[in-house]
Amino acid sequence: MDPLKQQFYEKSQALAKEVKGLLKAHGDKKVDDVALDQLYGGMRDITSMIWEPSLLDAEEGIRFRGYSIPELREKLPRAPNGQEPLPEGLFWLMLVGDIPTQEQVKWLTEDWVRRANVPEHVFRAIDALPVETHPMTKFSVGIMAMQNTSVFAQHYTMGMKKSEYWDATYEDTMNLIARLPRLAAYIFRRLYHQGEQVLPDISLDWGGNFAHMLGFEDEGFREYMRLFLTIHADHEGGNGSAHTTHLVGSMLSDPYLSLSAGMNALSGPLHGLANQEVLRWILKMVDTLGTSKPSREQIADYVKSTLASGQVIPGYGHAVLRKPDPRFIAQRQFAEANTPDSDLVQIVWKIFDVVPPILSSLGKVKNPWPNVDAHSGSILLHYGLKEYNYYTVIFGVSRALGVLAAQCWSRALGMPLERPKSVTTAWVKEHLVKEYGVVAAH
Ligand code: AMX
Repeated sequence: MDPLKQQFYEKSQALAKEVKGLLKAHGDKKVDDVALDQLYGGMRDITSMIWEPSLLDAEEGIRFRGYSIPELREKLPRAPNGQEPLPEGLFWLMLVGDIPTQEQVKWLTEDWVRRANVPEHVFRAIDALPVETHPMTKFSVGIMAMQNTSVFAQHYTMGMKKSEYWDATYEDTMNLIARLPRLAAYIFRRLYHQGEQVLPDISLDWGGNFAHMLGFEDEGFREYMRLFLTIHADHEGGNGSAHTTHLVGSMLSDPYLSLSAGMNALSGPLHGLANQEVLRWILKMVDTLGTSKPSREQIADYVKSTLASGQVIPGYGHAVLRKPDPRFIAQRQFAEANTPDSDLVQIVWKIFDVVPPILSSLGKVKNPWPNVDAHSGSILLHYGLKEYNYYTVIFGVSRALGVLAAQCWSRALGMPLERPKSVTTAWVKEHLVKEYGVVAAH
């Protein structure tokens, strides 16, 4: 058994035993109450699922196995001469709960190199789509096209025992993550570089090689890619991409089917597509105002006109967070150190000064602060990645780390299929009369 798999096996067996005991002793204890407005309000804040890799605090932001983003930037292994964490290290941490050593991360990088071959038919499946098809659609199709290689699906057909689900899921997870940068880079080069592909450089780490295959050799860009792929990897279990992957996986759909579904959720503008929408919105503002150095007053007027036309300000607000997103702050720190003179970066900082008070003044926005998507486009553009329709694919490559680590845990803990209860409005009205003696308002 490989060293990561061995550790995962031991830790997950131990936790599965502990959970069994917890449920036996306390299975009937209440963990939450549900109010009617949560039923109509997107199930916000209802504690209803288990997600091992990370936990979100509304004020403090995300912690991965207890570590905050600043702590990860300090403690996770880095590339030689690098300053930013290697995403391989975060995957190790999410899967087994310990910060890996440099040696362990090196082994993981090399293992993913060994598993990275994308079958030829996957490229042909992408080629069959109209070239202008959105990159996220191609990414999802590419993941689906690899499903015929699923170890989980093959072993299930051969009569795999329940106690072996975790093992097949682990193998699919490792193969899928290893292949994603090549698939994603193929999509980029086909769309924006007339299909001229850059072959992998197996001496590089997972994120560095992804940057290389996209066609970027700048060490600054590689470092940003490592940071990007680390901080976008997971945001507990209830967000659209994580929850979708979890739900589909709970039907024992294999990791390829589940991740592809999760990527379709990430493609929504209220979720990962905000990554592209932020830059599209900023570039439109620059174009409309006729300057790449707008004043705060000009930006404020533009923000108000966007709101007046009934649109949201992309990159601002969050369903759970109530403070500036630490993932935004990490990117701001990266930009301060590496790209402070970029006009676009300067605009992002001015937007940060201007937008929160305007959103707060609306009186309905629960979180007026920037989220993860508010900063990335300006840094990617600085390094020359200007094709913003592609940005969400990079988010997707990163998100696979968290949602697939979680799927390994779900199979190891023997989680059943997810099937919450739904009710009709007629049921709600009857319930109000029966339980509270009140008649529904008209
Ligand atoms: N601009 C304008 N209005 C906003 C807003 C924003 N950035 N964020 C929230 N609002 C509005 C909502 O549209 C809603 O208006 P309504 O009552 O008229 O429908 C009201 O404020 C209350 O919403 P909320 O409870 O604060 O937010 P939510 O939990 O319903 O939605 C989110 C959260 C992220 C979808 C929302 O803030 C938004 O649309 N933001 C812009 C898109 C974005 O950046 N998405 C990326 C999120 C991070 C990610 O997943 N990658």
